[in-house]
Amino acid sequence: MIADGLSAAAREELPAMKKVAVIMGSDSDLPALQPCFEQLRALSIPFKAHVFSAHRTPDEATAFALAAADNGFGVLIAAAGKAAHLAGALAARTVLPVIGIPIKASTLDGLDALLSTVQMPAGIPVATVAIDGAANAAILAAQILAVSDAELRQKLLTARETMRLSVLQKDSKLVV
Ligand code: AIR
Repeated sequence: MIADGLSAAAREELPAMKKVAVIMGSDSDLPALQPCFEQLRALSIPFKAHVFSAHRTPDEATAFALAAADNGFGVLIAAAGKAAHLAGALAARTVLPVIGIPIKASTLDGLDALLSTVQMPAGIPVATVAIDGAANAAILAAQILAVSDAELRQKLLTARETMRLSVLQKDSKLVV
């Protein structure tokens, strides 16, 4: 018996796990996204990464968002710096959940990207994580997919327990 109580045969009937799309406004955002890729790989979540810009390639960004649900994606992660409209522009073209990562890419230390990403008008939500919050974007995407995936939910619970134990270990070693 496996964690969600399904037999092996019943599990084979289940649809494949939805993919996560990681869209970045420029390849210069790639280093900041490494923690996102690491988390997705650690949780064995299938993902695809692209460079599309809300300003430089608006047609391609739009086309991707319009087709994303039909192409097997369950969540979109959008990372951009400066006047970061990417997450909002994608969210305008899909009802899949969109997670925005404001990237620190300018003299304003990412505050520009944070406000551009988080301050969406009512009707088109973007779930915005911290400036350069790439790891949390992946974990939030996993939590969204885990609503209908018991195995993924178990992995997230295990990761939480590992984190708890690691903090308690630090506490036990604390010397001041
Ligand atoms: N960007 C690209 N198109 C629109 C925006 N806002 C962002 C990228 C990157 C920053 O502009 O996401 O963070 C600088 O891009 P580049 O290519 O000049 O390094």
